Amino acid sequence: MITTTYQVQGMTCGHCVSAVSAEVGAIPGVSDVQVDLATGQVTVTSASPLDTDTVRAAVDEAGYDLR
Ligand SMILES: [Cu+2]
Repeated sequence: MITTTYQVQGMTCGHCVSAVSAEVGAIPGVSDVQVDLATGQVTVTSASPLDTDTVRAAVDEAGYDLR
């Protein structure tokens, strides 16, 4: 398993956290998503390395920006 931490901008509440978790969690191979609202850090556990553009697209889909 691989764990990668991304920095996401624009999340302000629990709804944002669930939106990002749902979109990133839907990426094939992702088994866990942990979002720290205070820091904007999103920690993703996946079976293989993720393409940053794929994660960026998922975060964008949720309405936020990957820094
Ligand atoms: Cu929110």
